[in-house]
Amino acid sequence: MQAVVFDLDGVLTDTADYHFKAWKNLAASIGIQIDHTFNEQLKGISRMDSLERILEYGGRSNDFTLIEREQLAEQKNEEYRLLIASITPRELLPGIASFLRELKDEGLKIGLASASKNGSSILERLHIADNFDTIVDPAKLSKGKPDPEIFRTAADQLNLLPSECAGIEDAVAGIQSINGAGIFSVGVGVPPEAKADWNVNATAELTLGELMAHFKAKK
Ligand code: G16
Ligand code: MG
Repeated sequence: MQAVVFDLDGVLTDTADYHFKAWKNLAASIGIQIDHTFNEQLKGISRMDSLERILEYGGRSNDFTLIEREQLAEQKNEEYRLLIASITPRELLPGIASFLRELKDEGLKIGLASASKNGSSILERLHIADNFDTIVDPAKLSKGKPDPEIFRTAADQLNLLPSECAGIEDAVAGIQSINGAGIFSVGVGVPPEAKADWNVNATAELTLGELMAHFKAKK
């Protein structure tokens, strides 16, 4: 194993609540009420696809032109950016700082495969941007998770084969993307049906020793 590719939301930090707040207010402004249960569906899903799901849920799929939908997505993003402006390294999920250090110490490469167009600025605010050898630009992808494109692109950008990488995700769509790319998958709190190669309950359980052992056992 030569590299670990990380998802962002739910693996490095938990921005799901900020996304939820911003989507909830946006949805309410057009008469749609969403709750936490519905919000689970939006994890790992791109901004425009999230909006489509909300409009469909509220029965308003045909009520907005493309330009209006882009404005709604932008309105959500403006509120989201205000909410994430105050993120600090304290919001790194448990064990992530030491896990990244272990990977660096052992000379492994580190990549980011997040659907978020705000990924780079969040890494900066968490003070971990310097650890990343590559970041996939989600704006350049033709398909979002669960399509394998994002994780396959991360391996390509690192000049590695998928079989030389591991990927870590907290969403079912994300595990499907990793598995489809032919990368060793690690699920953080995902249901067994997602078929991750190794499951942990929380990020605090991530250590290089354990990851290596599971990676080698699969070969
Ligand atoms: C994250 C979140 C999603 C969000 C997406 C796009 O995915 O889980 O809820 O819709 O990014 O974010 P943005 O609107 O900032 O571009 P991931 O892949 O990091 O879990
Ligand atoms: Mg995620």
